[in-house]
Amino acid sequence: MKFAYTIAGSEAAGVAGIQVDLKTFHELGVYGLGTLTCVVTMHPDNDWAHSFTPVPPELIGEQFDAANAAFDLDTVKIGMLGTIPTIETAAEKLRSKTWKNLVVDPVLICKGQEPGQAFDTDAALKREILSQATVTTPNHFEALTLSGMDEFRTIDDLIEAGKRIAEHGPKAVVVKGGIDFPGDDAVDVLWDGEEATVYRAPKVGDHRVNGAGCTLAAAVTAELAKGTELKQAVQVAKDMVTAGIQHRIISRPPFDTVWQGAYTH
Ligand code: PXL
Repeated sequence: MKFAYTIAGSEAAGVAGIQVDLKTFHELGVYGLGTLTCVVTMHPDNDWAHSFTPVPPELIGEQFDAANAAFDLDTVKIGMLGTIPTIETAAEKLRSKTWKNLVVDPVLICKGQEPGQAFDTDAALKREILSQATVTTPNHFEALTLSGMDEFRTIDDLIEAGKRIAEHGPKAVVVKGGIDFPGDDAVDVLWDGEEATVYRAPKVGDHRVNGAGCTLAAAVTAELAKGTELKQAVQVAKDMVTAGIQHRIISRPPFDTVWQGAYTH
């Protein structure tokens, strides 16, 4: 059995976070387990406003210790951390052992968090977590923020962002163009430190779909856990997200949600 481990937040409707990670791991045939960092819930009576509650750092540490005592884990995905104490706890725990694959989805800010805290939290994430990554998967907004670039118009811009983000420490970067990148295709670029690989699939509709980012990073994690090499792991992840968006699930919160089962069923 291959194991994929996630350190991530809970999202109340199951459209993001640890729920998506575990569904994705399961669909790709690995044993999934997770450590909870925070709870994001939504308020349907208040236009689906989000609220964010962190899990106490000691409890995050205890979950980590239990998971790693139960199994020999070498592949981990990092999702939403959200506060500086959480980032510091996760960073220390991650440094306590050697990882073959450390996939970081750099969730910079979530609806429900105070924007005022974002700058310090982002800086801590870069310094403590991104620096340890073997792969990171920023979306369009996160890639602009992390690269310091103003806009992405061309594939070369996405490649340049990958190179700049790699300077923070990750060995490889998957820059996701997403719906805001010009053209008819959803374009992602993998920069692996030596060369760029471009992944394309026709855009499906022109609305955002919840869970795409978490699914992509979780699928890369599951494939790496199985021993798939990185370029192919990203291709599987891209195919899983494309199928999941084509067969998305209609939901009442503002956006529909990826169906993780579409790729395998
Ligand atoms: O998609 C980013 C994300 C990750 N993790 C949790 C979230 C969100 C966005 O809402 O709630 C728990």
